[in-house]
Amino acid sequence: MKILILGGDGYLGWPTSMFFSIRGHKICAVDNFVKRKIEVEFGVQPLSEIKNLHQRVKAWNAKSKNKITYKVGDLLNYRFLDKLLEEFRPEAIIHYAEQPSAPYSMGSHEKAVFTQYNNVIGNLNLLFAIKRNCPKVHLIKLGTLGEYGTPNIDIEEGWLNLEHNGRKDRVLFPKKPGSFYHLSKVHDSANIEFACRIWGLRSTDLNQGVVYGLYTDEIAADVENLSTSFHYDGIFGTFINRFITQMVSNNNLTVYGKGNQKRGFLNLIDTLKCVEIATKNLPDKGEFRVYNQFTEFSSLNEIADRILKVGKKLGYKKSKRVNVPNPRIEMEDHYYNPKNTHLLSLGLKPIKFDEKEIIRNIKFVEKYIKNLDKDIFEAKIKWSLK
Ligand code: USQ
Repeated sequence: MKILILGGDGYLGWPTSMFFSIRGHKICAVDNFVKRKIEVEFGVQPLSEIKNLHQRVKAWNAKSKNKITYKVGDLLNYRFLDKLLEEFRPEAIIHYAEQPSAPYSMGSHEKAVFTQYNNVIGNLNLLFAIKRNCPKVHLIKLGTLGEYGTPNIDIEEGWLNLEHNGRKDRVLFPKKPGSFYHLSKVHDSANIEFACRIWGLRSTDLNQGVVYGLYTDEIAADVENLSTSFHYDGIFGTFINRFITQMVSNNNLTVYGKGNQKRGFLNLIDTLKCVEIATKNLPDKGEFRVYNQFTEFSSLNEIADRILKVGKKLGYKKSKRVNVPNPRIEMEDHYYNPKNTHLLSLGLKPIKFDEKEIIRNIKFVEKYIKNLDKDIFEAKIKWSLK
């Protein structure tokens, strides 16, 4: 297939580009490097040095029979996007090209506006460019499990069958997200559903949980040249990657608030497998399909304890779990029951976050812990803006 990967320089976009390239697909990766710009603004960087996109594509193409092509450009530039689709004529578009940090989006008025403008308008431009150039393309959009928030009912996959005053309908699941970033994905979902319903586009929205890890087969074969960004800082670092890095550097694991918050999560390799499953299952014309993309869910305290238990066996005895004041405003005790039956029924065999997997991640972090900047662990952005 001809697959366009938007956000091809990112934590998920780069591994996705290699994953599909090695499987024989024709890949064009696109990025505007906005995440790298935010890294510079906040003085944060991934634990292991990562090469820039030009260098990574060069390193990949030197060894692979199937070459990746790439373009530098911004989804906010409609002309660029329109020309790109007109020339490349993709059969599938995997869209990751969004500002991905919830803390960043809560940092100021300017950052909230940038997040929503960048994400929502970029996505809207894409919908128009698809309609004009390739209305049959399969748009695979990275949404987030955080779109739903933590409702007091089971979380279905995107849609809800509703009965009200004796009448029935199928509606988009009501959403109550926890940041302006997560809200940007809610707005995207609404725009995509509308475009499917009105113009007959076809899309799969992957409402993904928190991703951990780094070792895909392609990266493991050449970590120095092909690695992706493993963040542990307060802006882009997600909690599992942060907890492991905190333990390996003999710091305490910073669980925010009571730690009874539950979150869905998955291995980076499973992200790629889920996206592959999506590409193999084309929605009907006009269909807006939603899969919840996570393999396990648990409380933050339980995950921190799971990591510490394995760490103890490897000699990490100094770190403990500390429940620090929560910089976010979120429910810390709540019901949580998200469904993920679609991807499982289509053949996903989840990687478990068990001892073996935790050790694999610890070993990676150990190798690069010399690069650690411990000052960037701190969560400087508070949801209250105080
Ligand atoms: N948390 C801690 N300690 C930390 C960092 C985070 O307890 O040191 C807590 C947060 O308060 C929150 C949970 O861990 O309850 C998840 O936070 P996170 O920073 O790991 O993830 P989040 O901000 O939700 O966002 C991340 C990605 C985002 C993606 C989302 C999936 O940055 O791009 O959409 O995970 S989900 O969370 O399912 O919406």
